[in-house]
Amino acid sequence: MRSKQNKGDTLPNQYGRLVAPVSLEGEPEVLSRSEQTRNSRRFAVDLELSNHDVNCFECPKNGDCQLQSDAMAAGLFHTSFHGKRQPVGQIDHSNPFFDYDPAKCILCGRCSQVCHLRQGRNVLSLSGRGFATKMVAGYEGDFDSSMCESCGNCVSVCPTGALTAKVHQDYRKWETTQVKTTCPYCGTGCQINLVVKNRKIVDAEPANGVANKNLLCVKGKFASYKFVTSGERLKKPLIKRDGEFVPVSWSEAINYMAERFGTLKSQYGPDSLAGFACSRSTNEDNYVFQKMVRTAFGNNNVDNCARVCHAPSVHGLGITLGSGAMTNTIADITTDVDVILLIGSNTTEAHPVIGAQIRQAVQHGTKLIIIDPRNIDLVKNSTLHLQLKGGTNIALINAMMHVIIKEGLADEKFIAERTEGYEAMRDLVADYTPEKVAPICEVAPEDIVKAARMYALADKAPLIYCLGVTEHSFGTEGVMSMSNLAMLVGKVGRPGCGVNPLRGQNNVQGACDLGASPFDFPGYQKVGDPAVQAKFEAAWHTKLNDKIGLTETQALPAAQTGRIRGLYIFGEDPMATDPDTNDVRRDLENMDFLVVHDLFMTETAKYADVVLPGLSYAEKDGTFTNTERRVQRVRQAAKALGGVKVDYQVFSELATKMGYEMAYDSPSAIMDEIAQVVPSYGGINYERLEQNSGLQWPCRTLDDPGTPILHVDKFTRGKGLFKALPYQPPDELPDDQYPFLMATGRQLYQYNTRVMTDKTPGIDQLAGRSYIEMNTVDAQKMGIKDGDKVQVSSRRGTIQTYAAVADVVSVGSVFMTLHYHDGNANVLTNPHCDDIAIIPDYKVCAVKIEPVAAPVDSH
Ligand SMILES: Nc1nc2c(c(=O)[nH]1)N[C@H]1C(S)=C(S)[C@@H](COP(=O)(O)OP(=O)(O)OC[C@H]3O[C@@H](n4cnc5c(=O)[nH]c(N)nc54)[C@H](O)[C@@H]3O)O[C@H]1N2
Ligand SMILES: Nc1nc2c(c(=O)[nH]1)N[C@H]1C(S)=C(S)[C@@H](COP(=O)(O)OP(=O)(O)OC[C@H]3O[C@@H](n4cnc5c(=O)[nH]c(N)nc54)[C@H](O)[C@@H]3O)O[C@H]1N2
Ligand code: SF4
Ligand code: SF4
Ligand code: SF4
Ligand SMILES: [Mo]
Repeated sequence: MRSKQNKGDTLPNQYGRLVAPVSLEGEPEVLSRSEQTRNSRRFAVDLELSNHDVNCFECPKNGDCQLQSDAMAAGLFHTSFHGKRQPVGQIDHSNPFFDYDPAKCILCGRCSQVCHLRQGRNVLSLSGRGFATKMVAGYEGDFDSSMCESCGNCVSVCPTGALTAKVHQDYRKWETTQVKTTCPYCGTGCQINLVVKNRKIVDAEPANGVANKNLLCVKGKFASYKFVTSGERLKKPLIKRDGEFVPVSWSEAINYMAERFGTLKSQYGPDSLAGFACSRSTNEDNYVFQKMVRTAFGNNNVDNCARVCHAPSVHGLGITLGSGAMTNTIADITTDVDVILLIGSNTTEAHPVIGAQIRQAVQHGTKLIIIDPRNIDLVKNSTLHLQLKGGTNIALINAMMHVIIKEGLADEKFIAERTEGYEAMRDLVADYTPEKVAPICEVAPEDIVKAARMYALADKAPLIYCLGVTEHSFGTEGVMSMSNLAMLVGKVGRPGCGVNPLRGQNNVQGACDLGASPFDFPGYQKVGDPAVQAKFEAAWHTKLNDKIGLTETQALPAAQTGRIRGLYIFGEDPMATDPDTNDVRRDLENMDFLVVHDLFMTETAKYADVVLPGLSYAEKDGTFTNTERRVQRVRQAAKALGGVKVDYQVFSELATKMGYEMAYDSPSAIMDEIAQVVPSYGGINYERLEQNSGLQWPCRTLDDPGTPILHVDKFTRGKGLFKALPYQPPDELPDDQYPFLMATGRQLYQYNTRVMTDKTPGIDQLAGRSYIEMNTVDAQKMGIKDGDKVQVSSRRGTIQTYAAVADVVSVGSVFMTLHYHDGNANVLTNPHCDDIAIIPDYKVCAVKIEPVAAPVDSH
């Protein structure tokens, strides 16, 4: 049976496009606008209204409510049923971001469906009978005590005022406009509609982006705009005089910087200056920033936070495959795949919308294998969890390859036709039997065999990894072993497969693509290659320095040796995020001249000679490139903070003052220049970005639709390269003095230094203080209870924090997040770096833990 509206009409389809009617000859007819259907619809709406709290003036959804518009369409202004309204229960205010009012709930079930089927959480269900029926969260009935992770996706789909964001009290739909943009937090690249009233952002709604398909996580939905108007924003340039910051005009600040940087350059040579770019900011800002360092500073000492994050992916995948980026797309690796191999990625917390898509995949039958030293949330959804000891990835992957080769599961055709270096790798892993490796990794040998078989035998099986692979003493080797494993079973260059690093920051992919690197000009064109240098000299009309520059991790300590004298930090906070905070402090104190350009007065900014205010993502136009290489628009939604210059303009003016003239009319003009010099961005411009839902590089020409899957017929480097990688233990392992192996990482609610998330009060309500995860056995042995204050020390320093006792970590291991200033994990972390990508080992250091005696009560 087909349904249709009135016979013969041209009607809009579900996407709003007008379509001619289908021939329904011989089909029974269903009339949706007949008198009879109108009456029954009216009756249904009347029933809904009969016990509804029809107090539309007070309701935040007034003017944006499906029930209200259906009632109006039916000509109903009040219910025709008489009698007293029955009590339905109290409003649940327990969630910090939204409320549930059962009196406004029409029990449509959209919220529970989205929570279950899309968010993969299943928090909500119907409870009660008759008039008392309502939605409840979890077993105890309120959001606070349920498994709810405050993603707000239920709020976004609720058609009435039943589930509403608390901030919605402050506006009505008709007062607002929506500006579609890209989330400023993680590399997923979710599309958001910022809701704007009087040029101020008052709320955020999910938009239908390719990566997020209308989902958001708690940070995108609730924490993406309050920081923009925070009173703590920097508003004026500041120069430090006699130890105090004094507000100055832009021209005074820029003249002063040009003079100070200029003096250092002539006194100590151009190599004495350096710049750190900002992966949180736009492609356009980053391109101009690195151009300023290369032309006006006159060196390649430019880098970005990928150095302490996914630099091993850029180097390792560059060496083995030819492109240091995610090979497939988010949708491709989470839809219709047989097995997902997840290594060192806490996806539901760090890339929550990808995490939700993994949970959806599991609901549809995908098997999940997790390799992670912690019992992360996704373990509940997995078929197999290899809870390896931190720092032993390479041993484990070698053993999996050993099994695959021994059992004849390698893809010999793929190896012969598309790769090189196989024999040396094969000979090396011959020695890595599961039995030998099991005690190194502290996993059962049978599980290694099981994982190897499941991954090798699956047809579609993406390998997804993150910092549990990269942030190690041998991080780049760890990444290369990801390539080894995927190539061994021919799972590269095909749909539903690939090697997929989840990039961290909203625009870290873009900052790397556009040359914020001491090794690469924009587009990964190599510093030191004479042809590349000639190309950029012609494009930028100046002589360029041919020496590979210093990484961030080299440039900071170089302040203590006098090799680096002046530093411009654009949107990074190394005092909070680099390892060994006490040493970072010495680096900053030794810097002759330090500029920090940020939204807030960060810990690092306090050490600066000049502090400049920056504009946030919501106050400027530009683009971000997400983890799947998709370039997407960022659009100005809010009025820019008065008197603050857009970041790229500051770089242009400083460069000009230092003798290299630069000026750009608009971000779009900067993108046009990028397209000229970066072949993989050659076909990208703002007009095309408006017409498409972003473009995935390589996108070489104006008619190139972009590239969803890399290395399809040929690797970017020609042949895929196997590397023989022996397992080597991390730099610092536990011993008698420091008996615990500490890893560091993240949790869902806070983002990096918290400087943006902590401006939304509900976030701190959920995750307001630092903690150290400990195993129950260890805690009991030491008499430490959950929530107790403890002192944690490493060879580099001591901090105090609170014990979180549960079995998330194994015996002998502990875990802290990097988010908190009080209880800063980086006072403890080891600054030792990997040799190739120069990334610190944030995931393994040795610590000791002592209970802190509670203060004696004097009464
Ligand atoms: N909520 C939130 N989201 C974020 C961020 C944030 O601060 N907060 N930051 C963003 C950034 S910059 C990044 S780079 C990403 C990072 O995203 P992730 O890499 O997913 O996050 P982490 O918590 O650092 O580490 C991931 C996992 O590595 C595991 N691990 C530790 N050591 C090892 C090991 O030796 N082997 C293996 N296999 N696993 C190990 C840890 O147990 C942890 O579960 O997140 C981004 N998203
Ligand atoms: N212990 C430990 N430490 C770690 C890690 C770990 O796993 N463990 N992870 C590391 C990783 S992966 C990363 S990526 C780093 C992150 O380290 P950082 O990059 O230092 O951390 P963020 O908090 O992202 O800081 C970004 C800064 O940019 C500013 N900002 C944002 N947008 C703009 C803008 O448009 N313009 C300007 N001018 N400023 C802006 C923000 O206010 C903020 O101060 O931390 C690293 N540190
Ligand atoms: S989506 Fe809204 S109206 Fe529908 S059941 Fe959920 S809370 Fe009630
Ligand atoms: S906020 Fe998210 S997790 Fe919580 S009930 Fe709603 S959809 Fe489920
Ligand atoms: S998953 Fe990442 S990009 Fe998406 S809303 Fe959350 S923080 Fe933003
Ligand atoms: Mo990162």
